Order: sequence, then C-alpha cells, then structure tokens
Amino acid sequence: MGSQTLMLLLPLWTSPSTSVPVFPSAPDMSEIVPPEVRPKPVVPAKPSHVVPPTGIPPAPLQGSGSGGQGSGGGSTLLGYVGIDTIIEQMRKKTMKTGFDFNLMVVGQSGLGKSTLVNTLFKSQVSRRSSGWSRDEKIPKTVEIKSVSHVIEEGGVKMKLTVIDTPGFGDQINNENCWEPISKYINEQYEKFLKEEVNIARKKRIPDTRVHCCLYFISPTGHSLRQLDIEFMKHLSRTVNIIPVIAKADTLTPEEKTEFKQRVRKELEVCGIEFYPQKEFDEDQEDKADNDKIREAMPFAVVGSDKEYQVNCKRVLGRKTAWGIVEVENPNHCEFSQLRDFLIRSHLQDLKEVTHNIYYEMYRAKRLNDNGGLHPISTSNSTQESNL
Ligand SMILES: Nc1nc2c(ncn2[C@@H]2O[C@H](COP(=O)(O)OP(=O)(O)O)[C@@H](O)[C@H]2O)c(=O)[nH]1
Ligand SMILES: [Mg+2]
Repeated sequence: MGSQTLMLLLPLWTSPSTSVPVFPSAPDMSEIVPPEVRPKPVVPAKPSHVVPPTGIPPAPLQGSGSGGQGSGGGSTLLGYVGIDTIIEQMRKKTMKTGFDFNLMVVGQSGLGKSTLVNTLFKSQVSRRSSGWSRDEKIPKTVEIKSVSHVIEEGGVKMKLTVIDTPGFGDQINNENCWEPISKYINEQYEKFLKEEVNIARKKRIPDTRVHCCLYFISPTGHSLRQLDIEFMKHLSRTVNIIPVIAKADTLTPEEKTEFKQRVRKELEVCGIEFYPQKEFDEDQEDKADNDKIREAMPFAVVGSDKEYQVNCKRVLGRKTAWGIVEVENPNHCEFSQLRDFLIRSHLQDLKEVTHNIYYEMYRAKRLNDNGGLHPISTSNSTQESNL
C-alpha cells in the first residue's frame, strides 16, 4: 500500500526514547532518612482566579452550623477543597502535550475533498491535485495517503493527520473498492492493540486510528449511488462516518433540501448509522443536541481557500459570474455548521467513540478469535497518542 507520512514540526511528537526505561541502581540503605514529621497541611485558600461553576451554590464554610458532612448520604464540603481545579489542570496538560486527530476523506476525485479540509483548518493541510495528466490523477486502485501537520491555536497544538483515498469510486468497476479502506482502518486498530499488549509499552501509544471519516456525496440531486451505500454500509461498523454533500453551490436551496431529505431516508432504509450514532447518546441532553445535528445532516458544504473582500470584510468564498458564495455564511451553505460540529463541539467525542466503541469491538473480537496475541514485534513509529 502506498502509505506515506510527511511530518512537519516533528520534534514535538517524537518520543524521547523507545527503549526500555533505565531505573537508577538501588539506593544505599544507610542513605535513607526517615520522613520528617510534618504538620498536617492546611486546606489551601481558593486561588483567586478560580471561579466556581455557575448555578452551584458555594459549599458551606467551616463552622457555619450546617451540620457538617455525612448528612443525607451525600457529603458536604467544609470550605473550598479545589476539586474544580481539575479542569485547569487538564487544560494545562493538554496545552503541554497537544493532541492527535486523524481525519480520513473519501469520495470520488474532484468532489472538493482536499479543498474542504484546507477550508476547515484554514491552512494547506491537504494537497490539492493540480496540473496532472489524466493518468497521474486517477490511480488504478484505491491508494491511501496520509499527511501530518501540527496546527497550533491559542497555545494548543493539534497533530492533524489527513488520510486521503485517491482512486476511490474512479474506476469503471467500483465493486469492493471500500475494501482497501476498511483494511487500512483495521490495520491501525491492530497497530494500537499490539502496542497495548506489549509488556514494555509506551507511556503514550502512537495513535494512527481513524477518528472520523468524511464521506463526500456527489451533488447529483437524485439519490445515493450504489457505491455510496456499499461504502457506508460496510464502514459504519468500524469507523465514525460523517456524510457531507459536496459542492453544494451547484444545487438550488429547494434541490438541496429535497436531496438532503432523500439521502437521510435512504440511509435509514439501508440501516446505515452515521456519526453521531443514536445508540451512543449519553443522556437526554446529549440526545437533544445530537437529534438537532442528525436532522440537519448531511451538511451541504462548499469549500474554498480563496479570500475575497465582502462588505469591508475578508471572507473565504467562491467567486462566480453572479456573485460570491461565502463559505462561512450560513445563508449560503452549511460549512460553518459542519465546522462547529466537527471541531468545536464533537472532536473529543469522535476520539472517544473511536477508542471506546470501535477499537474496543475490534480488540474484543481479535482477542477472542485468537485466544490471545502472538508475540509483538516492536513498532518503529515514534508518534505518540494522548487519548
Ligand atoms: N463549485 C465548487 N467547486 C469546488 C468546491 N470545492 C472544490 N471545488 C473545485 O473542485 C476541483 C477539485 O477540488 P479538489 O479539492 O482537488 O477535489 P478532490 O479531488 O476531491 O480532492 C477544484 O477545481 C476546486 O476548486 C465547491 O465547494 N464548489
Ligand atoms: Mg484531493
């Protein structure tokens, strides 16, 4: 398989060493001094920058005559303990370590996959095909190419890996062309599993698992093709699939609404579950939020990496003879809905569903089938995961 990984800013993600940790030699017992008897630590004062979450009444102060702990089964805190600082601690840790996100794009060539990924992350994270000869452009089989970049915003670093699948759906006979993609996804689970069962395993296992697969539907205005159904049917059992309608500027608003309805209906009839899957809603609030998203899917998107001046503002858009299609304007297309959902509200959940559901299913099946795993060969990858 023609898998190729280009790393930018590598040092950040390079594990300091993949060798077995060296422990210092045993200390001379005469050097060991008994621990000092220290006074009991006093409860620290609440740091001035920590604001208690709104809507929660402050814990009663010590000596306020509230009856103290233990009443009614729950515990009442006497004075500020600092449990809520865990959020700040986690934030600091994530700032230091960064996080991985592996995004796969699938769909026929020319549907605007590379352009959309660049639009989503507002940088050149996916190579646009340009100046090709026809032979170069269409591979004879589906290829899998991954490219990694480190993107930083507000001090948080994300290692984004874009996995492209050129050649998908481009052949005369597209039967089973989902197979190499399914194989790739499973190979990443296998790699993770092998690292996990290693005796001397890394502190953070390199995570190459696909967290999200953006599936591009051609804006035909008719219905899904057999290829779309086949792909989503097979892959929705192993990966989070988010279907999108590509190049939505080619549809009128009425055509777009009708097409979206038809696609949703077809997916339902075929029993295809896309992300966010109903069965993984955690509570009523989650369900209500996700229902809204599911009803609005598949998002009809437009991509562009060109900026234009509109009403004294620079906007990403596509200039046509009759005006500018503004990519981030919700009246023009649903790009900003997709961006908010994918990056701003559900990115962590996509990683969690990958780890807790799909990887877990793979792991359980693999260990069951095999009655354990064969001895593990050490991987030479140096990427790290922080899931
Ligand atoms: N009309 C329209 N054209 C687009 C859109 N996104 C990309 N394109 C154009 O479609 C062509 C193929 O885009 P590309 O991103 O390379 O497609 P890929 O082969 O799926 O990666 C380029 O000429 C893009 O400028 C879109 O949302 N609407
Ligand atoms: Mg491309």
